[in-house]
Amino acid sequence: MSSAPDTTNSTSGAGSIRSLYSDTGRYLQSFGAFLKDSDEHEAIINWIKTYMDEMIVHLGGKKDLRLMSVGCGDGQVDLVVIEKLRNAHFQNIHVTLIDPSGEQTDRCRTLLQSLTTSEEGQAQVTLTFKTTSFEDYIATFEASGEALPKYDMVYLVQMLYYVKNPFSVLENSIKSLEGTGRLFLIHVSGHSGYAKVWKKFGPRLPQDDNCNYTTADDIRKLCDQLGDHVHVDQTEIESTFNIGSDLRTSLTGQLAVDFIVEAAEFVEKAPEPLKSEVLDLIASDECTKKNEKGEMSFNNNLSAITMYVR
Ligand code: HSM
Repeated sequence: MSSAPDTTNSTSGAGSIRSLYSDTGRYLQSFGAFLKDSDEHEAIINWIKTYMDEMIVHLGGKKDLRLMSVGCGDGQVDLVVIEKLRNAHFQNIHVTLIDPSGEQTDRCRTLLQSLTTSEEGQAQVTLTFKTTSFEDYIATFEASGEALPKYDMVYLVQMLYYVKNPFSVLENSIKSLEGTGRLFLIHVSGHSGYAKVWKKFGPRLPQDDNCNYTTADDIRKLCDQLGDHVHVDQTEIESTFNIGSDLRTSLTGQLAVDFIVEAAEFVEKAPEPLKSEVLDLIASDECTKKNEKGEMSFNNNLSAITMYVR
């Protein structure tokens, strides 16, 4: 999954709330808790495995595949995509992996290294890493007048929150597709708890952290503006995030709130009445289900959007 953006010392217009990404230690703590307490990773992997089965049939006539992973992060998603495809009938799979963070591309390289040695019956996998933003990657082609390379599959998983212009990223991703190519992206659902919180409070949350607080419904509208030649489908992926029973005083609750609003130490630092309003909404039926012990399960639903050029 995609990494959070590199930001330095962001402070919010909303009083003293700072972006979660301005505090690396807190971000890692909060993201670690999210990975442990949510089933997001599993939900994404399950959806991708099913979609790859479809892709293996769809791309059946091809021997060689070219893939582009936009915002590869530490490569967890790429591992699943490549493992599935390399055990199908393809002979060569070339993957271009793009991410602005050098730390993440290093982790990704290490994780995927073993895939480049193939056994009998497996495709030969080659990897090219680009430590840059997708926007800058495209800009270098535009500046040189060189045509964009074409790919059989382009994917963007949990990354469109952190780009300045999601429409242009989508447009250039679609332009990078080979004739029969397919694109998929995964983003938080417009029916998720995040959607409720971000739509109501987004303008009062840190604005300078490069997170655009978009949901899949916003992204879908942008996809629909790409033109009639682009076919778009959308599927809901169910997922939950266990956020404990006490958002104010337990560490589990506080870290969950930070992850949801993308702010560091929100419970401690946010001014009233913003804090109470946000916590009330997170704990409400609009965003969470409670069990008989009062433990809250936050709606972490995702959307998978798939596209191709007709
Ligand atoms: N942090 C980006 C939004 C997100 N929520 C991802 C759940 N997963």
